[in-house]
Amino acid sequence: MSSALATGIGTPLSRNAHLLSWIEECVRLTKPDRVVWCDGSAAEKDALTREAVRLGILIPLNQKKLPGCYLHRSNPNDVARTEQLTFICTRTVKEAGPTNNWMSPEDAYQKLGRLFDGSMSGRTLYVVPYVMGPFGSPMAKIGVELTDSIYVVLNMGIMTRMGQGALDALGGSSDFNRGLHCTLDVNPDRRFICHFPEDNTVWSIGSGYGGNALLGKKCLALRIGSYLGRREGWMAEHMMIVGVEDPNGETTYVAAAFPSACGKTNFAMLIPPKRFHGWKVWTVGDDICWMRPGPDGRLWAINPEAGYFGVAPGTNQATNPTAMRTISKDTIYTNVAMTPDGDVWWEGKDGEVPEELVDWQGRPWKKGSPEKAAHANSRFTSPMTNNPNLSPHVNDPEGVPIAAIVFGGRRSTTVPLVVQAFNWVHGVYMGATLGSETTAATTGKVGVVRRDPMAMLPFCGYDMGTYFDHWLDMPKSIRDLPKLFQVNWFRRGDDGRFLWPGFGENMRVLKWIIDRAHRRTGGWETALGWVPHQAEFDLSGMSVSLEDVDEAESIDIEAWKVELADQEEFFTKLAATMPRELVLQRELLMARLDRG
Ligand code: GTP
Ligand code: SPV
Ligand code: MN
Repeated sequence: MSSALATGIGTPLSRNAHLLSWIEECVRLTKPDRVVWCDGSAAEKDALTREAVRLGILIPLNQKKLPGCYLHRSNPNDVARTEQLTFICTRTVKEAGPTNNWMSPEDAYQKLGRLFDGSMSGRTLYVVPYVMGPFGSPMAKIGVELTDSIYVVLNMGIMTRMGQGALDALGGSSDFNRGLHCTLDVNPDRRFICHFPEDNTVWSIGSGYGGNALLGKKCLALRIGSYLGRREGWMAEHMMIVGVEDPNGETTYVAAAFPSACGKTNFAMLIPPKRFHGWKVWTVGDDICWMRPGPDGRLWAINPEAGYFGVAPGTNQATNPTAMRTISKDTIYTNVAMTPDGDVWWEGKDGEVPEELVDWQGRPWKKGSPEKAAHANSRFTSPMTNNPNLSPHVNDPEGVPIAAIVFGGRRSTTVPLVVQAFNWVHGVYMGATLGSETTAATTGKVGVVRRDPMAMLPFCGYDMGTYFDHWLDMPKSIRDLPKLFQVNWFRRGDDGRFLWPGFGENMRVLKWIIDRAHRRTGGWETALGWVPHQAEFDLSGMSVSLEDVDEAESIDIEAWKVELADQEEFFTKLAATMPRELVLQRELLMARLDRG
């Protein structure tokens, strides 16, 4: 860490002229008292943590139980991404498309420029250089985030490869994402997250939360990333990545796109049930996946992140023991509850509900209180190196070859447990029509079904129909196409219970997916696609009733007709650029359903 008082841009850790002149410009605009360059060292992390504790930004947790762990409480109005305040600022509204909020770059720079003007006076501006992706990977991208938030610096230190290494990797190049972030007064009226894909720039103001403020994550790795991917022939996706090793030692890589708070982290950390003795699931990534065609004709993927910003509620020894291990040290907890002895707690954690807690807003809380003690979108930030099942290939510069891609949503009705697409175009249609009930990961009403194509609705940095085109174009550069699937862990019975046990038991579905990807097992052809033969779908040793599983897998023709009407509405909204293949796929499915 190096700093200087009121002397321009501090003591630079780089001589990159592009970087220095951009920082000068931002310093002139935001007028911080001090500029501090982050080198990513352990000493720097310690110093910043101490400073954060002194300022009340972090609360030390019980260091015996949770070494290196701290609690952060957000402003209660700033606890999730705010999609309505997120903008794609392309030259034309058409490039942003009908699913994004748009502002012209001129208007956005002007409007936010007024808010940034003097916004850091009396404060410190931290220069946070980082790499998204393994060092030396041809797929990696460099970003620099300028922020006045120590919480952001510490989170970026966990979530990315942050510090001097990024500056060294950048050298004298001008090819880096320019991120400017200021917490301001955390007023939603003065909160904007603006993306300038043509300038590889992000301006974020008025929020300190997760995807709004950690600019490497959703802003660079997905919104700007998807834009660059389209231009450069690769894909930036909201997907987890796992390596599934069978008892013979063969590992198959699977990527899965589920919308926010719909199970990616859990699926990425899956522990196979006893029945799957000798199987092992390795985590490559839990949220973001960058993929590009390799010289061997396969699709190769990296996880651009270095940590997990995971949902706390529902995480326990039974659902996700891997996460419980991962978050037991060196973790920042955001908006969870605290026990009297400085431990953390959330709804769905192991053990008895404590008699008394301090809730996520710092208020006393008693067992039986109608309010949740932890916020529904409370999170942990942990380094991936804490994960006992971290893939040994997570730092491979070329990434891992993807054999199957899975789309999944949170649907209490209609969508069966697992279906394989007939072919690539049909699979792209499945992804493009993905629906999911909204969650607490974004502000707004929870539990409403909305179309969330490829789980990218809030993250696609350009026109959605053109994004579908990009998917449909991929076979031109991939000979060995991944097989495409749809899953739903969240179907419910009449009494509201989940029909499928989920979590570790999802291994059974994963195994079928892998067998299908390797063409090792059969299936039934249905109107929706291929589904498992009962005989080839291993349910042994599972406590759930077979009737429930049957119901979870069932196809209700009438419900699907309603589903297709909803899809049509969505397609109409996207009509201007909707690829014809997808329109025809919907009609084909309708015709199959009509035949019964
Ligand atoms: P983001 O980080 O927001 O992108 O979320 P995510 O997709 O990583 O979701 P995550 O794995 O954190 O799961 C979100 C919520 O869904 C948690 O409360 C989980 O307990 C719950 N969940 C995950 N997997 C399953 C499952 O297989 N079945 C059921 N019923 N719930 C699940
Ligand atoms: C999501 O909402 O999909 C997340 C959390 O992974 S955030 O970083 O806030 O985007
Ligand atoms: Mn996510």
